[in-house]
Amino acid sequence: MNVAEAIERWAAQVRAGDTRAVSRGITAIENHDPRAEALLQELFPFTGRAFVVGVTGAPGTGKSTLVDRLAAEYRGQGKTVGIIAVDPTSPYTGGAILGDRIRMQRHASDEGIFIRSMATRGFLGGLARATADVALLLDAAGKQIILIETVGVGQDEIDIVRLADCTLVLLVPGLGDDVQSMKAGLMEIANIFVLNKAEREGADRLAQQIEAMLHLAAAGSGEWEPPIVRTTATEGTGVAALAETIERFRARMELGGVRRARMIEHWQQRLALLLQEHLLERTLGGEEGSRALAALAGEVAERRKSPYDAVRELAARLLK
Ligand SMILES: Nc1nc2c(ncn2[C@@H]2O[C@H](COP(=O)(O)OP(=O)(O)OP(=O)(O)O)[C@@H](O)[C@H]2O)c(=O)[nH]1
Ligand SMILES: [Mg+2]
Repeated sequence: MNVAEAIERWAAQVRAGDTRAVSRGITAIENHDPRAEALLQELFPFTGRAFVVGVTGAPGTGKSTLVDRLAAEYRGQGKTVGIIAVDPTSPYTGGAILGDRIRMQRHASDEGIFIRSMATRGFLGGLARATADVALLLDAAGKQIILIETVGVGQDEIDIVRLADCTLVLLVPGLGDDVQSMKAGLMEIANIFVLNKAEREGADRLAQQIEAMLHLAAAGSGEWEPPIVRTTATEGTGVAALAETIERFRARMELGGVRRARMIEHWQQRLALLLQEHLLERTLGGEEGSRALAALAGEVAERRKSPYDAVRELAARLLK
């Protein structure tokens, strides 16, 4: 079997929902294995059916617990689910991944659900791209709903949820001046606010704060005013209502070409990310690239060369 045939066969296995083939695909994406691109190239025509929900919020707000409950809700509706937990804090081991392992074991007997944790490996801005590629893979594997959990702390994470069809931002009462201290970028990308741990004191006050902020920000947008849904994820309270709200958002996006416009915007961002990575790889990739970068950085640090000339030299590597 030659390489092309092997990729074709792999793609067929992914499309059939073969868990091991999907896992191997994700590993290839994470490792920047060139076969990942060949695989996705083969699978791309069979994607575009899944609905991707990004779930973000500060550490400990209950994202994993909520994702778990939402997944169960969708399974109850007969929908297949893929879960990607992006863990930006612990590179290889760490609490979140451990927790996700336990979760995986709980769903191990259910073929309709696929769960994978992705650790950030520190590659140049490629995390959002890798996550988006994994979502494509799960889409091709027939998962109807894809839930992506990520801590909303840095630009990388914001880029990740930006690629989702619908973004949930979790807030919890009792973190002080919650709304003010939240990253502005996160508030802007919310399609739905989830007020989790809603049984706690201060939930009403937090809801008022969010509403006040929305009134200031959303003046004139009109298309969809992000609703606030209260949940107690540990009990499953409010999760069905949240799924309904997500569905309402999806239906609204289907109307009047909004979804198409969003898709084009999505691919604009995504193509820019891909191009960025492609150019970085072509200019700085491999040992040779690292050496060139280090040598030029040395020259610039010693003022023997300007950074502008250095960049021009690096860019010239594209022509080679
Ligand atoms: N009281 C209460 N506790 C909750 C609720 N939802 C989650 N928790 C608890 O909050 C803690 C954190 O929950 P996780 O689901 O791990 O939160 P997370 O946002 O995924 O955390 P990281 O991935 O570490 O950022 C756990 O102890 C949960 O049991 C809730 O609605 N009410
Ligand atoms: Mg978590």
